[in-house]
Parts: sequence; C-alpha cells; structure tokens
Amino acid sequence: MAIITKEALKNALDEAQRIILTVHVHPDGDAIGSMVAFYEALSNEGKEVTMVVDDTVPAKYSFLAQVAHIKQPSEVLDWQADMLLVLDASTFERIGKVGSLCKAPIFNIDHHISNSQFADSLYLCPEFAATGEILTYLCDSWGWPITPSMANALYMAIATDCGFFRFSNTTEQTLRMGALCVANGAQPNIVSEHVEVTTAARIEVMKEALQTIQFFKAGRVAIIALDEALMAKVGDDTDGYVDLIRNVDTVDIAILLKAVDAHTTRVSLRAKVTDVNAIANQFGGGGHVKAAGCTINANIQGAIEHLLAVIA
Ligand SMILES: [Mn+2]
Repeated sequence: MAIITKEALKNALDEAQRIILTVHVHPDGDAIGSMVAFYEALSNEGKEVTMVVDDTVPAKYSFLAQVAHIKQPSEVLDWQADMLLVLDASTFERIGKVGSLCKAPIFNIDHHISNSQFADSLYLCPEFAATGEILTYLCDSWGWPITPSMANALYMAIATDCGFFRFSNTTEQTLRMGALCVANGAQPNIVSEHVEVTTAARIEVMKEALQTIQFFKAGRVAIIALDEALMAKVGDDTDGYVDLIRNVDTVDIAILLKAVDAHTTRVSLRAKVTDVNAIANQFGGGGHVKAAGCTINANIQGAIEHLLAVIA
C-alpha cells in the first residue's frame, strides 16, 4: 500500500488505457455522482472505461445520463484492465464481488477517515466532505473540462454527502467546489428535485417509523428503528429517516437501526459533537467523525443495549 499524491495519481491515470471504475455497495449520491462524473472525465481523456457496482443503483439517480452505463458484475465481459479505480469506498469488502473479479492494481480515491488502506495506491482526503469534492478539485487542478453533465453529477455527489451544505463537514472549499459545479452547468434545483423525491407510500412508512423513536441519556441520544417488517416496506432507500431525529434540540447522537434479520442490525450514526467513528469502530465499522456506520450481531433491542453501553 502506498499513499500517493495527486501528481502520482495523474501519472498513473495518464499511463492507464483501460480502467474499471467501481464504488461501494449500497451506493449513495456521492458514490454514484462521483463515478459517473469520473467516467465521463476519463472517457474525455481517451480512456476505455467500464463502470460496475455489485448492487442495484437507486432509481432516483437515473436522471444523470451516464447512470445507464453502470453495469452489474454479471454484465462485465472483460475484467482485464490497467487499473481498478475504487471511489468512495473505505474497505475491500465494501466493493463486493468486484474485488475478486478484477485483478488489476487497485487505486482508491476516498475521503473516509476510517479508510483501511486496502488499495495498492491510495489518494485520501479525509478533510473533504465528499469524494465528489475531491474529484471536482482534481479536475480543476489538472485542467480537465467539467461538462454540464459532469457538473450536475459532481454537485449531487458533494451536496448529498454534506446535507446540502448544512453538515459540519461543509468547509469553505466544499462551497467553492459546489460553486464551481454550478459555474460549469450544475442545476441545484434539478438535483434536489430528483434526489429528495419521495412518494405517498414512503410517507406512510415514515409515519410508522416515527412511532419507533426513543430518547435516551437525558435526550442526548435518539434512536429510530426499522424492524424487518418496516424494512420490507422501506426497501434500500433509507435516506431521510435519521433526519427525523438529528435536529431535535437535545440530541447529540442520532441513530438509525435497520433490521437485517433476527440476529443482525445495521447501524447509522450521526452526531453534532461526539466522535461516532470511534463508536462504530468498536463494532468493526467506521466512516467519518460525525457520520459513521456499523453492523451489530444482535436484534434491534440487543443493538440498542450494546450501543448505549459504549456511549458515554
Ligand atoms: Mn462519500
């Protein structure tokens, strides 16, 4: 493993002809926006690029033209490449089957402080709010044109990872990179309309989810729990649930629990003050200081007990 500079990354990209691009499973706005934007940028540089994700891509991202080119692993006919470029994923496991199917040298561009340094070459910027912010910065500093469709994708990537410029990871540079996207043709209202779209059915599920909210530790910790029955109605799109509790005045740590089965619970942690990356680390997970995730081998009630035991 080597930590590389942006110059070394540029040299490696210049030399590579065939590049396979991938992102983490359960792809979010940053993962998808970053991947389609860099797909276009690398294609414009004359590269032969394949995008692959070992998961379904949520339909709300399909307004971005290049999303139609994203393949499932079973659709990739040729895994030979000069480079497997992994965006926004912090561990080898997070790229699913792609990691075993592609044997090319792994390059990783990421912003997770918990990055496990799994790649052969890592370009890591933990102070950046989004992988999309890194890519906007790279395109700008390398003089790579940012087309209107790239700008929309990069804007979506940045905006979705910083709560549309509201979270603590939003820096002066985050706003500058967002502004650069808009200067190059990104349409913030169009991105918001697609990404924040909801349905009447989803609001009905949210009504049920609201009933599960519990407060602990004098209101500093709030938990919203989606049991197996609710998860079946929610599907993969669990965006927005943690937002129902994170803005409560007394709440520091907002936790979304998602039942996978009777013995497994996925946990999303958001904080105003506490280092939730450290909490997630205790269960083998991680992420960012103010936003992290993990999986606990227990049912929802068990997960609540485990979490409350490690939260001061
Ligand atoms: Mn990200």
